[in-house]
Amino acid sequence: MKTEHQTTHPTNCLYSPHNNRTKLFRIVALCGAALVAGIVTYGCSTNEKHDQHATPPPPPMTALPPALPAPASEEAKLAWFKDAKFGLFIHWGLYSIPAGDWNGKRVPGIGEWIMHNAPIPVTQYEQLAKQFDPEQFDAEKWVQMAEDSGMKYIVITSKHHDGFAMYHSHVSPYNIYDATPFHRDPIRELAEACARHHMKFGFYYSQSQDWHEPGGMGNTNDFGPDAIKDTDGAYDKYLREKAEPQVAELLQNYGPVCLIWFDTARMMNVNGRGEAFMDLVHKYQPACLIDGRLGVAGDYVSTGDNTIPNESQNGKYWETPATVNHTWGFRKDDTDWKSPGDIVFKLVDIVSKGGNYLLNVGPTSRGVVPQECQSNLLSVGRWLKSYGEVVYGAGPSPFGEEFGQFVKTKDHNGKEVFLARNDWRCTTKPGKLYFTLFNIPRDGMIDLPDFKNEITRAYIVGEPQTPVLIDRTNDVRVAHVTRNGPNAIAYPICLEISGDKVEK
Ligand code: JFZ
Repeated sequence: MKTEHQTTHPTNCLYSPHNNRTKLFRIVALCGAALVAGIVTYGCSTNEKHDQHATPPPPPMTALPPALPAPASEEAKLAWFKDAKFGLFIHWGLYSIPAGDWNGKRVPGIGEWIMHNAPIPVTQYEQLAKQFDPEQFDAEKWVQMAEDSGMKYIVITSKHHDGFAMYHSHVSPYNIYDATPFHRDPIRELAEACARHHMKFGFYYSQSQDWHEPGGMGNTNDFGPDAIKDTDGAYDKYLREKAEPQVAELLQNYGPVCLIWFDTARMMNVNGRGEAFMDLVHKYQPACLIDGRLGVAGDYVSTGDNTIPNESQNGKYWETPATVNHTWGFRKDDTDWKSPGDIVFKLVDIVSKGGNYLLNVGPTSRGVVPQECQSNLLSVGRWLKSYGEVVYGAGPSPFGEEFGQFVKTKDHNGKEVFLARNDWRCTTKPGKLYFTLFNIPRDGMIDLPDFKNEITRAYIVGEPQTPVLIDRTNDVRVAHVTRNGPNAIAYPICLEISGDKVEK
């Protein structure tokens, strides 16, 4: 029943007759809703499907809250984001089935790029949809994992470059609800779980690259050079008929959207193409943030992948998108997980430079986040449960010398090399300096940077009754700690100071 559109040439995929069936379904579902006093289930086709598949039925649908009202200012719009600091990125799609292998061969590169890198023709790649049945997917578990890991927002791939929508799109049947035996909308289920957990929820959407559509950018193997699509109207047709309507769906049907993470802004900066997406966001979800990769100015800057700036950034607020291994989409050969200590260091480092950390997981085609990766994240969460005040809502370091310095050595671009120091990081709240110590010398003596304010109190974070001795040696203030600190990952101390801000 679902094979027709998958084998159809992709040119015919937009607005297919299939939509009539979806409309009919919507009407049936609406009537059902009236009958069961507002509680809609996924309807009859689910039963039909469960005669043949072991996938458990989806949880019943519940209502989602409305979009948030327009914030009073740009500053107010960013407020939640600046407090949140730590978010979960999820790259999940058909690419989790090949998981890095195609026709028995290992395809190097990031997992979600396999269609491009192998390369796999669109007619073959779209067949993967028929196998996609992530029977262990449980939205509640994913959101719980994010919460227990100390993450405050979730951003999931609603459509990656492969063009496959991971939600029930009425714009293109090339989506998880219509084209797979799974026949569920995991994004809806996640939106509901996020609403239950007060977790912010947002979408990655690949607006420019779409390797499934003849007019989308990036698939030169099947559809020829991008420069031609850019000028012959094909690209604009794709934007009008798929990308923009899909973004509009995401903004209208999934409750409050905290941000949209657009990506790889090819050919976006002309003909008002980027602005069209911006207008949609402003129209439907005025509180929704736009990342830095739309192609026109967003609300904050996304650094290069896995790139943490050497020093604090002035100007626009920023975020580092990062992998927890070396790929975004699941690859079965990549189990090189970042350790909990490494993740905590990177998080505190980023916060001390005034940014956010958006850390990615790539669930498998069965719908699970690899166990070892989860347990590492949960260790981070346990650290944050004790010491979260160092991170959430904290401001950047008033110092800077702790980051390291440029040295005379030049790199191949003729630029001076930055030699990083990783002994401690400082984050701040009014009247408080948090020093998170990552390297305790044998004598336990930590030289504090120079500042004029009096230190009125010093203690281990979360244990104000455990004082930390501060004295002065050779005009340097020293904090005395022990090597066997409160926590093996990092030792956070708080100094309360006179005045709100550091004076140097
Ligand atoms: C993009 C995607 O191509 C990739 O698959 C993944 O989704 C990642 C989060 O984003 O890749 C990029 C985009 C921009 C940069 C690097 C990788 N950049 O600006 O450095």
